[in-house]
Amino acid sequence: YSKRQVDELDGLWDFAFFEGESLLDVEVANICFKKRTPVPAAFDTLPDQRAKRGTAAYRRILQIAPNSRSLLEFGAVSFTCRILIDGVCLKEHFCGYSPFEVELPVSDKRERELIVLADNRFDFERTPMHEAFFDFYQFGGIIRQVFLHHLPGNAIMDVHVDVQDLGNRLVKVAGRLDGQGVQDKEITITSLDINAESATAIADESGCFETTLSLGDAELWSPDSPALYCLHLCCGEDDMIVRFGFREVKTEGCKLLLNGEPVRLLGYNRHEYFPNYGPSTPYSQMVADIQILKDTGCNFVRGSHYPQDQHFLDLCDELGMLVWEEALGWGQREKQLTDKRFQEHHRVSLEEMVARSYNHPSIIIWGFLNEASSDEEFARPIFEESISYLRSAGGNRLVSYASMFPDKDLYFGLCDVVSINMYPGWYGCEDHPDPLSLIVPHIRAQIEKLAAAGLDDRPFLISEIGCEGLRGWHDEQRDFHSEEYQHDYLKLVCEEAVANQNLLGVCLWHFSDAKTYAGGRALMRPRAFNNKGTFDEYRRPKLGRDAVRSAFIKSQS
Ligand code: ADA
Repeated sequence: YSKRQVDELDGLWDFAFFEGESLLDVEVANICFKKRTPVPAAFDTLPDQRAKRGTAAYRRILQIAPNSRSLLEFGAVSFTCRILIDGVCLKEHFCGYSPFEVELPVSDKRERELIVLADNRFDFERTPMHEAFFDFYQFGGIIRQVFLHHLPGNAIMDVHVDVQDLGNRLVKVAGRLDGQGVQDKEITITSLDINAESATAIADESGCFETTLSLGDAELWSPDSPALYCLHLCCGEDDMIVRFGFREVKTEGCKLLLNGEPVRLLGYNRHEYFPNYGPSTPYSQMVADIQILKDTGCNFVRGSHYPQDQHFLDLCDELGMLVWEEALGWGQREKQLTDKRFQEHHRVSLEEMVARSYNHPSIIIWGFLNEASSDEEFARPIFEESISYLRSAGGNRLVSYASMFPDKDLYFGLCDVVSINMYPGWYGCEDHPDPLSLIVPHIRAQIEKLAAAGLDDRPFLISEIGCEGLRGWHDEQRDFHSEEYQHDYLKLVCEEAVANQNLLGVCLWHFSDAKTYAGGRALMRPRAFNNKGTFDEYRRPKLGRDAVRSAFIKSQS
């Protein structure tokens, strides 16, 4: 923005914590804000509230010009929250990882009191999206950045840039002018990087506008050459800069084509997690993660299992990493999938994900509801609706979900990419004399089964595969949980994934060890971490890194 003022609200906010209490029970007028706490941060990673569950109250005084419009943009507030301005609740939000916005009512006061109540208790009745056991620790609070937009009377919103004709570098720019008397207002759109003619769009009676722009000399975006372009949209007092890339993704039989060229996907699932900071990973660590991924020969990352921080997605755009972005989910079953509130919260979270992440060229796949009951008829409405929504509203992207029911899955046929999570040589084969021998035959059998089911007309991605390796645990017998076993496991998987052209690729489970719970659903987790990272939580490599790297890098040459 060059006209619109946008304040980053990072820093210390007034704070109070009500252990064990629901946000419904906290009387806002009586809160005594005795402490201060950093934003963004998960409050339950900080020493004063470590591992506690309850309601955190945050307060900040906002300076807003009297009688003018303003809007708050939240990156993520976990789990459920209420946003209050001057004591009035403006919004309740129920998905702790998805971005949302709140417009403030206009007032003649200069100082406005913002209070955010964030409740990180597990409470199915109120927050059915967050279950007590997901295989990743769920932290609470204002975990991502908050911005305050000072808006003029007519504000530019919801801008989407779509490549309309790749060859001629033609883009469609659509958006909405919000406010009174928007009809017939002109929006000018200028390229900031390419010497091209500006375009003008005219808002209709509901403020919607759309136009096309040709950027003849633009380069294509790809992981090897991540060319990005910025458009400057201007209307009266408001403006907005939107960044995008020229790229096209589609499938042709079992291949994925990026800008017309076949691409294999080689990479990792990544949780947004770093010790001490939980889900609020520092920016420099995000850069480090992408450097490590690239150094390991990866071109692909799946943001498991929720929408990623916009900073991470920006970096994937800038540094060239293909992304699977997915809406929150972990193993939901009938209770959740047929629950009306769950369905509604899930629908909203899909919309929020698409709205905020639309212009990232790095995102090539939308996913949702990891390992939900895709083998059951009761899940049909939510799977059909999610897929059709992502198809129609998600721009030029493929749609998929990671299934754990490959033999009984009912909805593969609706997807652009069939994605399967599998753990051959790990779960259920502890007593097998040679568990490593199970891996490659399992992958090949899976390919044959998909072909027999007529699903070899689309790409097949291994969306998860892996085993635990405790960093520093060495065993001459190369047994389970040792770095040696994990090394041998990853070597077999990656060499097969690279060599087997019937696979679109592999997304290893997972990049770096991440905090979870010790038990739950019979998954024993030493250290209360998911230790299947090729890197530990500090990103120190385990032995398996070299096996992955040599297979992935070989595939590039
Ligand atoms: C599943 C799940 C992951 C993780 C993994 C494991 O595939 O999607 O989040 O829990 O299993 O480590 O068992």
